[in-house]
Amino acid sequence: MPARPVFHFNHAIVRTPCHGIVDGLRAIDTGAPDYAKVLSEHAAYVAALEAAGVAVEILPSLEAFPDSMFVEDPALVFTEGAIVMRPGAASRFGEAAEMAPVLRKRFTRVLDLPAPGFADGGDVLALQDRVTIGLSDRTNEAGAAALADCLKTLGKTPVIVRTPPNVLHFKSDCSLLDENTVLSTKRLAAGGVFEGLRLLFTPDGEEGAANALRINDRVFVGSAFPQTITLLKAEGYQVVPLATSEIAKVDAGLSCMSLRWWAE
Ligand code: CIR
Repeated sequence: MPARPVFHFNHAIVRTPCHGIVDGLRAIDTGAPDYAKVLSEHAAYVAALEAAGVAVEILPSLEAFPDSMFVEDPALVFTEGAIVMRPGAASRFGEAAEMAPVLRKRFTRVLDLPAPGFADGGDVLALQDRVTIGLSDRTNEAGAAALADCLKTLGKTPVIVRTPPNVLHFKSDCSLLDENTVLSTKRLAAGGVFEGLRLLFTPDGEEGAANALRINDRVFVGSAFPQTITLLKAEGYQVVPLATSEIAKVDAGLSCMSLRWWAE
């Protein structure tokens, strides 16, 4: 039987943004996000997941952790099991302990990333035949090596690569479009990190569009990126534009806001 496409999902977990998101981490301060607008971007994202056939569990907001709506970072989930990560930003480390009991309710197999390294889910791109881990300011060598071991335990094939400087997460700059195709910025792909895959590049000035999200038969793309939307439509993808301008102020994109997996 052919393997299920890695972008087929019927379950997702998200977390309601907390008021503290206005103080969320950011590399460059371009102004605080507006809380009401963040809520509305989040609500539209949840609706788009549901419209794509995904059952979404919405966790309550966590005021102790400003960036906790970005649930992709403290955990990794697969059909075969989940991994509780060790987020690399000090203010986000405690998010993993908050996510662990949620995962234990949903998955029979939950692994804890062993200390002392750090790794964020945003640095992990699941491909059809392998799982790429990008070293970054949030995912160090020890964390990546420990994560590779956890992935092998779940039957996955890990590959460790480098994320360019000044790119927050590996997946800030790329996303899977189909079994063989990745959308990437030129700066990320220049590192030769996508061996054997077809590449589509984000147009210059639209690097932020690289954090798109393939969900079942459609691709979520930031609505502020018209050239990328045109490119993906011309390539035959069913594009769902979603507003991300507020969460972009805290360096976030579309993959960050959910954990997604397929369960029979
Ligand atoms: C952070 O710096 O951790 C948050 N402000 C943004 C996290 C985005 N997550 C992701 O790219 N996976």
